[in-house]
Amino acid sequence: TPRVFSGIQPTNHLQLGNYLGAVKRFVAMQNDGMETIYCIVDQHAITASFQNPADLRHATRELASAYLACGLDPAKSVLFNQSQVPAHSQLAWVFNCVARMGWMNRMTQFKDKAGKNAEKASLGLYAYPALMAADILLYHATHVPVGEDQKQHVELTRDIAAKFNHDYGVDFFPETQPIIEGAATRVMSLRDGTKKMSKSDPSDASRINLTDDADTIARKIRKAKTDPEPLPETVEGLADRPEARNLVNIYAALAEITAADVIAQHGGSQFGSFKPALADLAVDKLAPISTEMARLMGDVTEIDRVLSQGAERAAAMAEPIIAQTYDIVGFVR
Ligand code: AQP
Repeated sequence: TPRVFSGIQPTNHLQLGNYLGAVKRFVAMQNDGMETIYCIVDQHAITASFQNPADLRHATRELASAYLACGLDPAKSVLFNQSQVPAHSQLAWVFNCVARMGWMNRMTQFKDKAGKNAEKASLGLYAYPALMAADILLYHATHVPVGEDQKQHVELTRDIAAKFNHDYGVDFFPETQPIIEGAATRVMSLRDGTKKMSKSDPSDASRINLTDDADTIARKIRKAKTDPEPLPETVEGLADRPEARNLVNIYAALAEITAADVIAQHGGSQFGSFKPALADLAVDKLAPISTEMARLMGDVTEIDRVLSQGAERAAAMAEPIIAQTYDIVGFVR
């Protein structure tokens, strides 16, 4: 049976790319009746830069509030934070010993996040994709909804599963499919159409946060970088216009239509009229989420209760898998 797993790091605030590329689709898969497990990957959050403990706790609870406000339901999906289920780290260690240095050296996200001075990056940032493989394979997940930027890591997950199965002569870990679909698999920065929108971009104007209020959302869209031309009459006309294409794709994903539909409705419009239409749509779809998040954050004990109950369910699924893995590897128990 198909089993869906995905996760998001609790760093800063969730941004529109995380919502359209990930959470919105998590909700759709849950509501399609699939078996869904959604994690808050707090152990990944400490890989890239030092996280102040109070900020990490806040970001973890805020991400949980976003999951709930967007429509994830703890009665239908397993919702929890990674560090409460020790089997993630246990399997990650085994996978650190399966993955090859050469494979890890090819990971583009490490290069992007480590920057020019890779000597100063943490060992955890380098090993991150092996922990991610453990997150997924610990539940024998077959489908992983992610944005375009995570495709390479899901491919590595398949390589790790295949090498483990081959080395130990077993057919234990399944082949996982990344599910990358829709108009917003790669939402770009509002300030630079060639850079992905990211929670950790130093410029707050580059992204829409799920915590932004209606005025802030509208202002950021009004100020988004564009070129001087009106929208083209065909989608092909967006090819060399990254900023225009990004706003059209955001519109399409929010309205749940295709980019071609957006062009059919707005082709030939000036940004002076398209941006207000996009701002209205974004406020309509996003402001209720930020309001509900703020309400949920008023009672963190309830959020913590949801996470620990989810963690109990996750641990019950993970423990037999880690036990079998240890037996396969030859660890005496
Ligand atoms: N710009 C994006 N467009 C579409 N999908 C995106 N995702 C992230 N940015 C975009 C998807 O969101 C999920 C969770 O991502 P993550 O928190 O694990 O880390 P990330 O991919 O590194 O996201 P950020 O916002 O760029 O975080 P920071 O700045 O903390 O590194 C994934 O499914 C991802 O594809």
